[in-house]
Amino acid sequence: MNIIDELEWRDAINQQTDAEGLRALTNEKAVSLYCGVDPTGDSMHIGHLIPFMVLKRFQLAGHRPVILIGGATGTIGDPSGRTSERSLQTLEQIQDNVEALTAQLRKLFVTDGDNNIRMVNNYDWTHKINVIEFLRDYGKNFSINTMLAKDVVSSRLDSGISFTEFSYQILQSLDYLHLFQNEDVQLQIGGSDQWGNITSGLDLIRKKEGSEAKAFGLTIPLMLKADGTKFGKTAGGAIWLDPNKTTPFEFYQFWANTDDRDVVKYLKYFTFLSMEEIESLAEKVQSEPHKREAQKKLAEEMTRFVHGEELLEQAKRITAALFTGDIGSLTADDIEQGFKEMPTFESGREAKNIVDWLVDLGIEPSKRQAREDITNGAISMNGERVTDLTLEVSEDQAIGGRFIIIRKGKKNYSLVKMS
Ligand code: 629
Repeated sequence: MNIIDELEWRDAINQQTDAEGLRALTNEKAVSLYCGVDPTGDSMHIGHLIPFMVLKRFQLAGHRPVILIGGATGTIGDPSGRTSERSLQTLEQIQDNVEALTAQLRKLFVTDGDNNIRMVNNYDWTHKINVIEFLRDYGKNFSINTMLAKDVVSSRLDSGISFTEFSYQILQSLDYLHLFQNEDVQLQIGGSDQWGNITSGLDLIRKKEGSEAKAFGLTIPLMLKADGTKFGKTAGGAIWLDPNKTTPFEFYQFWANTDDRDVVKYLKYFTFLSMEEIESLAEKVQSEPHKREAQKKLAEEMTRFVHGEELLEQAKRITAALFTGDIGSLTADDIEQGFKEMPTFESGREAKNIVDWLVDLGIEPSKRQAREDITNGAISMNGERVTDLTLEVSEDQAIGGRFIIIRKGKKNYSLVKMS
């Protein structure tokens, strides 16, 4: 199947500059294509995955991805999709971010030595352009009238936009021209917010290289969830790819909690599962939605892709333990991930009677209540029911010498850290 047909089936195309031309080109040769990201933060989030999954699909179909890290554009910041001026970050901060994003992208694209990717940084060519060259060789090809008409700029004319952000589209256009001339790149992809920047690059290429220059643009829809809220954001904020910001367990849970109305869309959009596999999962969403097989598969595929097999297994182990209450099988590291969002208490390491201990920590409101709950079998410690009112709690019970998990009733977990 042609890659463009596949993307259409996956509902992964928002706009194209020349659909027939691109279909023909991708049938005829291995096409070099690029997608850029600005190092404005120290990690990507799943919103960034949207075009990079598509880039990966091109890679798997035999095309040649170029990943651009915006060491230059990142110092300015893209005004696309924003309603107000950005504050500038320090150059040191941007440089740290370049390194972090480079490592993240390398991990996603370099698999098993199958390394047909190129990584470039637009700082390398942009910093050499001096202001006279910028205005004479490039500026003359941009019409202020056209630039003002782009959404990004027109939507800011009331609230205001600096010359710096106004000029952003020129920098991104220079990148496309540079990559067209030096890396044989013939296609730029990005989220739908990138349409203006991509077409402005194509205009520049045509002006410099002639109107017949074979270069294309394609954008991917930035979708909303069925409930109308923004994809990829939860109450706790963005879902990051950096495991120190969003643990693999939380990452897994995010996908596992996908609404039935969204799950097939996400399977198509984000995973590399075949049409047949996705269709069979879609059927299961209809016939046995309570099993949430499609959600589990989605969570597995995504967690494996971003974090690898080992961390996927850990996420599944934690999920299963929380479901069954069999906490005893977890390691201290599992607990740190799985219980991050649960009520946390600090305990000393010296031995103390269980009833006093629960009340002193604040897990139980009174000794009477604590005794009653223990007698009724409502309290478990590290997955085992506590029945002995005289039990002494100390660091000996702590998993990895660090954590004790108390469960009260069915689902009320508390994490006790030994200090
Ligand atoms: C120089 C910089 C280029 C080409 C692209 C760029 C970055 C681009 C941008 N992209 C967003 C970002 O970096 O700002 N101007 O955060 C982001 N992108 C992924 C998707 C996006 C987009 O990295 O394209 O649409 C989010 O899904 O907002 O020569």
